[in-house]
Amino acid sequence: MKKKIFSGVQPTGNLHLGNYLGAIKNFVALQNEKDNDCVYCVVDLHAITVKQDPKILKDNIRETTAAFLASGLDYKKSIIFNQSLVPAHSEGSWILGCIARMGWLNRMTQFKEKAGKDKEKASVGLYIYPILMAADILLYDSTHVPVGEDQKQHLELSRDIAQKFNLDFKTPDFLKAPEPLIQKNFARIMSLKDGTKKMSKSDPSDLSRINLTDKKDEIINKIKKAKTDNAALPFDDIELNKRPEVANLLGIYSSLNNQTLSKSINEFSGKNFSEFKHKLSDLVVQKISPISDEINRLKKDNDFIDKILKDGAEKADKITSKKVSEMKKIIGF
Ligand code: AQP
Repeated sequence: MKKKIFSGVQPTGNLHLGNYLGAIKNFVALQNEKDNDCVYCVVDLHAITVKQDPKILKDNIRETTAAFLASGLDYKKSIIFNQSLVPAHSEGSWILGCIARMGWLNRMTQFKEKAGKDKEKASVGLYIYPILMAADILLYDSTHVPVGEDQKQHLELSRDIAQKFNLDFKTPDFLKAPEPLIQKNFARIMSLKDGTKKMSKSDPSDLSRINLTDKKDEIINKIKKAKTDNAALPFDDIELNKRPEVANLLGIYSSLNNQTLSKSINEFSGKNFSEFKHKLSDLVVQKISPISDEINRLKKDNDFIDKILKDGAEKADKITSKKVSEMKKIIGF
């Protein structure tokens, strides 16, 4: 069956190894599978659910696009654009917001995590973020959505919204319930400073993540300073599971090397960290430096990036404006 893929990344700066291994690397693999139609979006409307500096936001939209291209996304094969250029995303989101129920949104754990203790001060946009995400996905009749584990709940909400719309208006199959595509292995890369917290753009410590724009010496330094313990590397996964930081570093090594975790455990069992970290640094530099160099090269050519986004938005607009028009007809406008 032909797969229709949709996914997005927020232009909130500091794109990191977690975004690459948990999402973008997979976007590239899906793009290169025969017969897939892929849409990859820089979700700038999602980014403004928390405060953004306008100048920095603009730079981040271009940098995220540059990271897509530098990682192997091809604008001739995939539709690449930024969400705010395509009005149907906002319009569809309003309509779907009238379908979704408050009780459904109240269960979203990401809102609780991101809003923190003072949820009265969180933006309404942050609360209704999953509805915009549902519009993003449903407007393209997406069949599969590659996301990190943390987004699974939002995807289930998209399915519920699609089903309720179809049921309310007696239009079975008008909105297609999408399937999540969650990587089986290494779906969540953790902070280099705390193996129980995910690697995140907004972590105040730059040492907690490897940014896709880090230079070679920064990568080496961050891996050198990554938290570990005093014991030698473990002999099996039972022992590994008790040591989250070690599990994370071995996971990064395995994922970048496209090999199983057990192969990496065998390769390093009983060895000391300086030897392992040395090999890990070499591998990260080998895989990430070409991406980082290409991002930095593309960042100098704003016209090129803007043209890709504009062309991609035109293609996206054709698909989504048609779907929104059909939606409007169905609901009686
Ligand atoms: N640590 C991670 N490991 C694996 N996958 C990850 N993703 C994010 N962090 C990790 C996946 O990357 C995609 C794009 O994420 P996003 O930028 O849209 O939003 P996010 O998940 O909120 O990313 P961050 O880094 O955690 O940002 P902040 O700090 O702003 O919250 C998604 O598919 C995500 O699962």
